[in-house]
Amino acid sequence: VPDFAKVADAVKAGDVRAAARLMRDLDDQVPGAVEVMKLLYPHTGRAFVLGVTGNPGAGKSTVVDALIEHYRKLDKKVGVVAVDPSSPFSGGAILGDRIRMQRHATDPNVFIRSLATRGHLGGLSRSTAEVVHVLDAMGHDVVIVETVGVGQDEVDVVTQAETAIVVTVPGLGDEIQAIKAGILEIADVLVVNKADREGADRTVRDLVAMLELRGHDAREVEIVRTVATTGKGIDELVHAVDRHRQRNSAAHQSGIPERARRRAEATLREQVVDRLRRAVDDELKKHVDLVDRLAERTTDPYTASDELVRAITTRS
Ligand SMILES: Nc1nc2c(ncn2[C@@H]2O[C@H](COP(=O)(O)OP(=O)(O)O)[C@@H](O)[C@H]2O)c(=O)[nH]1
Ligand SMILES: [Mg+2]
Repeated sequence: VPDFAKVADAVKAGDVRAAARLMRDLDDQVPGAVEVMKLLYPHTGRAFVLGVTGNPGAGKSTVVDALIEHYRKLDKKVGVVAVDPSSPFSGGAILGDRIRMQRHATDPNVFIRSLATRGHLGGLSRSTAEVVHVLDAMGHDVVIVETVGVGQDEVDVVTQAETAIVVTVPGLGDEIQAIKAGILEIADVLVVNKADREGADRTVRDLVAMLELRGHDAREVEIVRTVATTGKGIDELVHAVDRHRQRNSAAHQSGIPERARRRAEATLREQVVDRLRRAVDDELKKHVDLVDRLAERTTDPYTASDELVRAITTRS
């Protein structure tokens, strides 16, 4: 019989192997893993969770690497969750992330975990939240979540962060127009990376104009130029992040900070949605007859769904 409390204690003590095993068990949906998570949750909420999103190739991993460097100099323990789609077309992405952050791989105060989209279908956001909670409970001061800024799943992932950084690059005038409203909506700090390239000023101007168009106050969403490969601008980026964090906490000195509530709500929603989705899949497998009847038109989707929902709710 696995001793859940013992595993939880090991994770809380920062035991890397225990944490890695727990993350694997969560992936494999080993039932005991949830019991350990229940014990860990009261010990989470201390880490500063920073989201980094943007198009593939924008330099997210390089920015994250520079941020790790910055926080390590301040003697902070840093956890990283790199979420990347592992479609046949971008299968190398995670390998790229690993290479970009390689120099920190041997640092005992840096823990990097890659999550592939594949295998987390629909549950990516929940999986990410769980890994963030484990890293938080381990005592990481900062947890950085890197995710590609496409799709609802990725947007959901970023809403788990206290501060969300959106990384763009110069020379993509049209592409900036194509940045989804949703992505701009979630940006707390905008980064124009690869500022060593032509057109950074124009990109900044375009972003300012877009923010104004959307009614954002320029002081609310700061725009920072970086050259992640050399570390140029990273100090300024961290300052902008700190200022956002301060504004966030200053506004809610009484009671629970809004961002913390939103994060808790998102965590709860993900958990419920994920469980319901799995319950629906399980139940559908058991009701082949119902699907057949629907296909034959001897029942309708409304009556059939009533029946299925009833079956799910009486079961749980
Ligand atoms: N010129 C230049 N190249 C950069 C900069 N930041 C990242 N890169 C390069 O852009 C490529 C993609 O970077 P990566 O961090 O993997 O992007 P990601 O897909 O957004 O994580 C790599 O070859 C980096 O070396 C920068 O500031 N300037
Ligand atoms: Mg990357």
